Amino acid sequence: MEGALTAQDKVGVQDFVLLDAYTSESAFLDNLRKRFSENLIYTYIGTLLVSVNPYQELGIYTLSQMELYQGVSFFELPPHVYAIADNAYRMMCSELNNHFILISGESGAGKTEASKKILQYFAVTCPMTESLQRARDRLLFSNPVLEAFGNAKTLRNDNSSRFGKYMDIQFDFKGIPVGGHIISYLIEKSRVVYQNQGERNFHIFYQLLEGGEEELLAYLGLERDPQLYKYLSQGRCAKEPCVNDKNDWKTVSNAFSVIDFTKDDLENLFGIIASVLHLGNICFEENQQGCASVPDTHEIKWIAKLLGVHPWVLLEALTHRKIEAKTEEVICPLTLELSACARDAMAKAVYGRTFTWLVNKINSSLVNKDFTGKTVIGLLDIYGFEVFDKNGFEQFCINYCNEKLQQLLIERTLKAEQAEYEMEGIEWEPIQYFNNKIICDLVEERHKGIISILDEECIRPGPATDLSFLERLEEKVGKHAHFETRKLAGPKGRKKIGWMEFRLFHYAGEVTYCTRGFLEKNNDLLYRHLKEVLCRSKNRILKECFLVAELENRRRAPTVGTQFKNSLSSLLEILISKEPSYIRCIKPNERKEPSKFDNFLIRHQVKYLGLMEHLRVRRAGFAYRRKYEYFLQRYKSLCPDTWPHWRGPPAEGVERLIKYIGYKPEEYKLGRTKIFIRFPRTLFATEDAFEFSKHQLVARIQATYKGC
Ligand code: AD9
Ligand code: MG
Repeated sequence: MEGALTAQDKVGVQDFVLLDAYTSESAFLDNLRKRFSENLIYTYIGTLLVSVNPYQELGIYTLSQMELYQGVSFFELPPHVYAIADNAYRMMCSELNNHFILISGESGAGKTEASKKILQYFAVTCPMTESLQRARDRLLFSNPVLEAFGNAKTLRNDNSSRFGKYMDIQFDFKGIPVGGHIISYLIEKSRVVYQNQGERNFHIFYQLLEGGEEELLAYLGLERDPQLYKYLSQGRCAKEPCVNDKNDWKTVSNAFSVIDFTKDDLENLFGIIASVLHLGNICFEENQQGCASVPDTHEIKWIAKLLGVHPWVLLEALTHRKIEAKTEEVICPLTLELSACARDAMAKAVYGRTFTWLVNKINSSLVNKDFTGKTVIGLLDIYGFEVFDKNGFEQFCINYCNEKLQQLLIERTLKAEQAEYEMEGIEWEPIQYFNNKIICDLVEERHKGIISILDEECIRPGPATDLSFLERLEEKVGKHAHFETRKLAGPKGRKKIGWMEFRLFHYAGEVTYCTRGFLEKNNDLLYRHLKEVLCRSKNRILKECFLVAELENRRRAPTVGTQFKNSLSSLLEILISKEPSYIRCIKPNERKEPSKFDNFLIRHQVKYLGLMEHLRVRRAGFAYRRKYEYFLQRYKSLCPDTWPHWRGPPAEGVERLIKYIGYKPEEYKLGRTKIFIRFPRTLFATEDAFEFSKHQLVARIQATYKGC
């Protein structure tokens, strides 16, 4: 009927590859918008899943939905995060290899929710034995604990992950989830002592105060009202209606018992959490000599009790500094400002290391030594690209991390794909894309990159400051095409740059960073005096976090920037060895509202998530490729010429096989060592035929035996 809307006009296509105007960004956005307005939040680009945060419950994560997606070919059902999970799982089971699912997108786009849905999907749909149920529960319940300690309300997301997380789910040879392992990345420690207007500290503090039992709070010396604590109230939203701290406390307490935390563990852990709150309330006063003193030692006494340290030793360590002269130690009083810094540094160090301890402890509960030869599916839920009005050291690290992940995508899809076609002699129209390696190098290159320059400034004797760091940058990388400062801003400098700022031209857009605090955050120094106090603490957890051996080791620990760089490079090593699946999350609007599709905001995300490039490669390329031997081995039963044995060259066998099962010429190409299949549906149809023939074979064998 002419003029009538087709289904496609109304709800769009479920795979961008099928769009007629596939090179046009507007057509892409139009399709996304149509689907979003019909509450269809998922769309594929081949096997990559694009997800738009609906900001409402859509009823698409029910048990029956999970059952629907279980074991069904990828393209038979509408796009869903369950299809991605199921596909990775089935590939892992059939090919016995390792996989990972990389979930990316900006803050509030839905990464953490997607990773939770995947974990739940495995927990519900994977085969299970009674003895392994506890392992599964531990995997599930590790989440609320980590979120309580690692997530916080920010302006962008009421439950924002303030750390990066990579989680391996381990499966045995029957596909049963048997254990797991978590690696965390760079927790945002500065939040412990300072929050911007409208933001909060980590959830656990508020949960403890709102939900903790009377006796527990009395034992910790805490009051219920979070507004009484300086570390909790700077953002002026300690009481937040959109977060239910009391309920969340119950969830977290229950989760602690599932993941095997003992009463003693919890006493020590909450002793530390309470100490951080007490620390924040310590006020310093200037004495007649212009040095810091503490007029009211109430908080000091509580910290001393909870951490098992001597109150006067702690007091001295907070207001003095030990300087090592040639043969002796000299104790110098600190100014008011330096004492406050020492206090905050202690709070950050204690919280940061306790978080690492928590991850290790969870890992020891997830480990399953009885299973060897496991395969894994890794889930990576990591902070997305961030641009705020003011961007500091944290944003610099987060955006660097995103550059590295973009590199992985380029290496694994765009570059590797094209290189492979060339090697296999497949005809192919090269796709233009921006390779961001140049920016990664600018940040991380040894001796020359920004991190190295920052490190050098941190150890340079003499008065190094955030400003001198900026000057060094100007000197050493000033001419780089992706870098500028106010002094160097050439014609490309559009927005104003402040005098302490530098700008990087990231693959995802330009970001202006303020160097204020870079040196201090990169150094992350804790005065030796305070470290000594913590190393002698009787609190069992702190004892594990601050080892006495550290005091004897005079070597400088690597800086935060260098540690982060190293941990990212090991992450990439972990990922590069596994088969990838990608989920790209999109945030539809800044107001956390359902059904609001902000075209401008989404266009920006489509751009920096590299979706158009991905689509072009997918359209032009081949969804699947298999070595001839493997393809033949798997599907030989489908053709009488190749079954049960094919004695000739595998390539010829494959040619016979696909002719027999009726592949059309446009569906495939034959390379030097592999068959390339253009559309996923072709492979899925073959897989279905294979499953069917397997059942027939089993039925035939059973019938034969019945007759015996
Ligand atoms: V951040 O980088 O950690 O700040 P995420 O992790 O990308 O961010 P998150 O998953 O926490 O965002 O999602 C933000 C909020 O959006 C959630 O708290 C939900 O309220 C909402 N959300 C996200 N995904 C879904 C969904 N699939 N269905 C319903 C959702 N609501
Ligand atoms: Mg998150």
